[in-house]
Amino acid sequence: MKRFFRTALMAAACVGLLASPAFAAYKQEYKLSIVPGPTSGWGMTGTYFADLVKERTQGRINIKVYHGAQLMAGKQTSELLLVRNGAIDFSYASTINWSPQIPAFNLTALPFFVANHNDRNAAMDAWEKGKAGEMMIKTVESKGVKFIGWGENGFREMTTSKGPINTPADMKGLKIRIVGTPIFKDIFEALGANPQAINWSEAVTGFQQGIVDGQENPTNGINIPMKLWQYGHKFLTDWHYMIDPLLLTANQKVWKDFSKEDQAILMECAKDAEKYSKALSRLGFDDGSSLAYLQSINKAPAVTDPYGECEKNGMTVVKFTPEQVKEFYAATQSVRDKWIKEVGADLVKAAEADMAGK
Ligand code: X2X
Repeated sequence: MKRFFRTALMAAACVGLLASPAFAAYKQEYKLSIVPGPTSGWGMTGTYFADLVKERTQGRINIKVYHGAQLMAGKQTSELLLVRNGAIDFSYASTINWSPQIPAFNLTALPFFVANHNDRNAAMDAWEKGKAGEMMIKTVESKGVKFIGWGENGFREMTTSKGPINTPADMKGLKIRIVGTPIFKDIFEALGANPQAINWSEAVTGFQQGIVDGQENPTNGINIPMKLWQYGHKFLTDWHYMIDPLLLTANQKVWKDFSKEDQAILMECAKDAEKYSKALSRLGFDDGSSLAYLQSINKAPAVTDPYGECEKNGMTVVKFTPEQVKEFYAATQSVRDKWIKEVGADLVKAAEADMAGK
């Protein structure tokens, strides 16, 4: 009889445990989507975040990173819809890929809008931490996904097989791979280039086959890990024409099902991942603080001198002077005039105010 009671008690305890709200709704594995591959700065940040979460939740939250746009069959501009409907649990997303559904996200794609400041990294941080950042977070949350934190793919620079590019006239006729989101087409057409919209998942094969003369992506984040020089891209043009911030987001239901304690841990991990991501993106383009930070967490990457690495691999590097940025800024005025309306004049004004004096 005693044994019967003991067994019944144990069974009841097990049922109780399974039904406990903190665990009942947790999945065995959460899917985190990333558009580029695991060696990109963006991909490395996804892995870093997932590792921190596993460690700090003692394995309660197990995130598997799916690189290479696998979860959206390569179609990068459909990612938001998949996070919203739950096919994707977490995403480190680029504003670029979500801008077809969220026009406000074209803010940082306004050509030379952030770069036209003395310290472009400080300008970037200022709007993100300021009123414009708050407005962007509200907008993305109104689309039915939870915002967890920022990250950074980086300022997007050109790699081309033809060049060098010094003035807007040098862009004439260049066939450039772009992401399939409308503002890019307008920017490159305004500069007289010939933009070709190709998903990243197919772009690299395209580079191999030489179907374009160039492309634009962040140097630390993509251009170096992807060794763009392998495809005959002999020129790197550092023009910083736009910046690509990343947003770490989760499906709303997935987020709500986490305990308050685990939500707080996820937010903390996101803060650390943001520091890591920005340091990877800015390494070699700042006063040395990014390298110092990466060393302090034992995560300094193999390449710490990006310009040196590109030159070592045969590239000619053109670093824009503030005057060159101003010339290109003027050449793309019509694009900003058109797109400020799409982004929303209030948001643009807020960002300008946040960045003033930087
Ligand atoms: O497609 C690109 O160029 C990439 C990888 O940078 C983005 O997803 C925006």
